[in-house]
Amino acid sequence: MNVSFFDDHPKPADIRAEVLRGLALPEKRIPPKFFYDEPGSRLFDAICELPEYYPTRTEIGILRQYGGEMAELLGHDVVLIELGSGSSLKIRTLLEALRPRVYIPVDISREHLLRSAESLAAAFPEIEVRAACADYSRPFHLPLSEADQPRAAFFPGSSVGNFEPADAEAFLRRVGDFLGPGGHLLIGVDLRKSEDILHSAYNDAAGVTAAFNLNLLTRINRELEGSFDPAAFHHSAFFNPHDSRIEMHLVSNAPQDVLVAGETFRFSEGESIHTECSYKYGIDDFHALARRAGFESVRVWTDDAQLFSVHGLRR
Ligand code: AVI
Repeated sequence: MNVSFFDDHPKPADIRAEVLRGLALPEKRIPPKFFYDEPGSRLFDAICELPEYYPTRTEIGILRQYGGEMAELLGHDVVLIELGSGSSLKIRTLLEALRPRVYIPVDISREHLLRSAESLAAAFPEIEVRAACADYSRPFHLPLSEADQPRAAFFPGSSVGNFEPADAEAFLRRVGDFLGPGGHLLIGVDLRKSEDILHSAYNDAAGVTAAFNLNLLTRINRELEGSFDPAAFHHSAFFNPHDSRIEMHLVSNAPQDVLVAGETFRFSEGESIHTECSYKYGIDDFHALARRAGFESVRVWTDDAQLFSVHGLRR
């Protein structure tokens, strides 16, 4: 099979240090990367199928409709780097349209990366697949040589919305550095829209998003000897128009003390742990962010209802 493996030996996140630090803040907060243990990843997959959660199917629709135009922009001989080998449906749609020379999926999880790289290599035997285990949220290395030109990166899912804007800018700058001048970035960005649609997407009727948020407490109990009672907290998600972001919180139903890794944390009634921001951008706002990071905007594709956008940026 036409697949090789490169290991950048990413340092695993220090969940103990980050959770203890976040719970000691005056406004408690835990980074959203800790949502994704096994059960959390399964719940996220279920979120992507929910009728209220429009981003996944809308982005896939855009890739299906405009894949040909994206291929024209990037060029068929391209070396395509996917940051976070997440949804196999999205990358399959793009690979079919693009037929790149080389495909480099980058992911921090070795098992997930190898599984998906092998199945894509089997489905696209003419594409050279170089799986790269790396943490793209920090400076990282890729299996690229000078000859690997032209280059393009694909970052779908509006995962950029889970970065603080300053971190998003720093991240885009790093991506630009390994793409080099003339390299392209295809990036999925969720758009700012009516608060009703946003509210339903993060407060689904079946309670899957609530279970995804609350699973963080179960994970802390298991991995950090925590004493959280998940039933003593509830999920809260709302749009913050000032910062143009959905905020997710876990709200304490009553005054309580919780033990984590031997330390006690006090919660008053209604006090929350802020667990995620999901920024929603206007097209012009995202262009401005991309420009600050050294990219020019070449194309934007959206669905008819302007729910979601895929930007074609050039370094
Ligand atoms: C992964 N990320 C883009 C999702 C989002 O919409 O911000 C995570 C998510 N959180 C709640 N639902 C989905």
